[in-house]
Amino acid sequence: MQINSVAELDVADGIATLTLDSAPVNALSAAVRDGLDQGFRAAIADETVQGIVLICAGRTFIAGADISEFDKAPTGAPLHDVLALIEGSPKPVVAAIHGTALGGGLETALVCDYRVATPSAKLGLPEVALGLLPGAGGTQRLPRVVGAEAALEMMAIGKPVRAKDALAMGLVDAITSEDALHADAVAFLKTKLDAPRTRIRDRTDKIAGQDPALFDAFRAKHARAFKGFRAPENIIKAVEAAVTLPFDQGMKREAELFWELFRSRESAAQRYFFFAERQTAKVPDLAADLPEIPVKRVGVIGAGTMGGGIAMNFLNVGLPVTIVEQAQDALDRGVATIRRNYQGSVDKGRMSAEQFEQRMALLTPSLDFEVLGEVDLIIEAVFEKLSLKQEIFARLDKVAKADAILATNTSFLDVDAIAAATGRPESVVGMHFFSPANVMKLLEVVRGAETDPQVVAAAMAIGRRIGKVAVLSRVCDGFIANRMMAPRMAAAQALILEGPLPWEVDRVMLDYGFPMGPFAMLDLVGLDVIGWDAATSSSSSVVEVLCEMGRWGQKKGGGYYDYDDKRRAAPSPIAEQLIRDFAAKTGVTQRAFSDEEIVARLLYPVVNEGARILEEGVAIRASDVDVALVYGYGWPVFTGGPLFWADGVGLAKIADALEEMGHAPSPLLRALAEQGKPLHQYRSAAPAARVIE
Ligand code: T1G
Repeated sequence: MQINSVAELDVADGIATLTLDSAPVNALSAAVRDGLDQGFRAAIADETVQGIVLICAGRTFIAGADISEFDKAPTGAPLHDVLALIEGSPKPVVAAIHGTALGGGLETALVCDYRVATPSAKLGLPEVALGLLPGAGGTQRLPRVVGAEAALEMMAIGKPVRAKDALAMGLVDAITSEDALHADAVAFLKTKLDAPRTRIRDRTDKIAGQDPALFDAFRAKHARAFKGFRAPENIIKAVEAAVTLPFDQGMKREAELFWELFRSRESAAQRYFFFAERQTAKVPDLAADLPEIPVKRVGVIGAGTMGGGIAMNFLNVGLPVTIVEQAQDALDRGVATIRRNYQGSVDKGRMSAEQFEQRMALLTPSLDFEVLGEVDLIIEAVFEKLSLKQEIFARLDKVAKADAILATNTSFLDVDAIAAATGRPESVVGMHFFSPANVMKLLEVVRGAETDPQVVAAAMAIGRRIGKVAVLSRVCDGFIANRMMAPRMAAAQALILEGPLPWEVDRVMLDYGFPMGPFAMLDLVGLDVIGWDAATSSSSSVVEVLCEMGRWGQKKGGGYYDYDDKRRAAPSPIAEQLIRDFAAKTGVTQRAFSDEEIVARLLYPVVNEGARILEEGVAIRASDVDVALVYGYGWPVFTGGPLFWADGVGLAKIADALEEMGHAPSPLLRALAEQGKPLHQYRSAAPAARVIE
């Protein structure tokens, strides 16, 4: 019988089956919680029912609380009450799991007597990714099932476990067949109808005598990864409560720790980011029913660092790649680098030898440009020189299939100027990968003035297919992420002439949450590759003099820092003296800067550039910009990204500070500040066709 719009209860042969059906992921919305509440009450009241199966229709078991309801007034049956009802059932209950039982979904399964899962199912408590902790008993029940150490890993790291691992941990009681979950769950339950029942909350075997040293050891092991995040520490505290307090007191402690997180700016930021990341796929003027351009074979032009990394993305998902170079030695080097990368994964146990061979078998190195006539998507990844790219695209125009997608990996050149070298600009699109291309999640898809919407949609789709977060950009200098971060580098290089030294600036950026400071990053990338030209260098800046001195960074043993033979960095007295000398020439009085001032100096101009990108319609929406900076530059996700963070700082404060720094605040920033509207919710008007100063 239909319980409500998302829950149905059927009884057969003494077994009640409560089926939830609430697309897209059976999240614990008010309707779902009401369905559970009413469904279980009906099943418990039905005297013919001896046992209850909880199962979901659609793609997955319950994937957690409904995050979209978090900031709304609560309605429907409270989750804790629903879980208490299930846990108090006088009849045994089995959770039949497929897809992903996550967060509140797994917590619901943990109040059932048993859990059975399909082989492909995954189970996890990933609330930490939302800046939260499992707030429906997960921190108290999971340790009682799998022990404190495994529970800490699952909750503080947030990675789901596969069904077979869950079976080994005792988190599930049986693995069913992939396509007979319900029948197998019923059969399993029938074997348990007379079995003695022990609620997880009453178990102590897995937590008794837990060595308290575990917790500080876990903190120490993950100190670097948890830096700046609040949720992991609260999760550790909740598990400590689970192994030291009676269950009900532990639940009270969990609630305290949960609500502390829920009210935090960090969790608001990470909940915002969860949806922001998914919004990037939604391009307003791309019809949802655009026929997809099939991509079955990929060509990559250039076997250098970027070309090789790009090729690996496609090999990793089983797509054949033809990689083309001009010279045999370059081609051999490129293939050897890919092989070495994969071998490294095999050595670290992240890839099997078979997978290694499968990937390499899909790679076809070639010196023959003509072979690109057989592929569906061609990505050019050669040196950043416009004339060279135009020459390549002119050749592609003659060689590529009529419906091939012609993509350039350029990081800042004018995609329209490249497209103009062909007779088919509608087939040309930017696909800007970030180095290392096989690791970084951001892919900027750059839409040229004439790029066909189908080509844009195909580039976005193939980006998702290779595991990237694809963000759409219009043509402008630096697109979104590089354009946004250029002002931070400029501000940093200006600031070291006023007092703070590179290592102090880098420390403040590390404390803010970046994985690396701007000067350490410059030394890593190489001072010489960020636009230094020996022919025209005129000792006009610190970075130019460093380059002229051959201090190109890590690869030369020194740049802003000095490096030992293990590339360990130390502040460089040479760089410091050079900076002092330059500062003296500028006549600027050196002074100490607070960390807050350094953050403002470096990051407010970034926010301003983001507002300009929105004014110009280069990005579709502010949240896309935040996603690009988090995934392109490691902007700490617990801030939500630069524009979400700016709203927390205050737009008027930022605009005023920019003026004091001598920057012109973007009109959009000023307008939103005056209207009291948040920047991170801004959506561009009709995106501009192209923006080139
Ligand atoms: N709430 C609301 N909407 C959700 C959702 C959720 N928990 N999970 C997914 N969606 C939407 C998503 O926005 C998208 O919508 C669509 O579903 C498909 O998602 C009490 C407090 C389940 C592995 O953190 O990890 O439980 O864009 O594109 O790649 O202790 O979604 O189509 O309109 O990601 O196949 C804990 C979050 C919540 C799981 C599927 N649970 N979700 O991945 O599809 S907090 C989570 C995921 C909690 C308790 C606490 C993934 C997925 P649209 P998708 P996918």
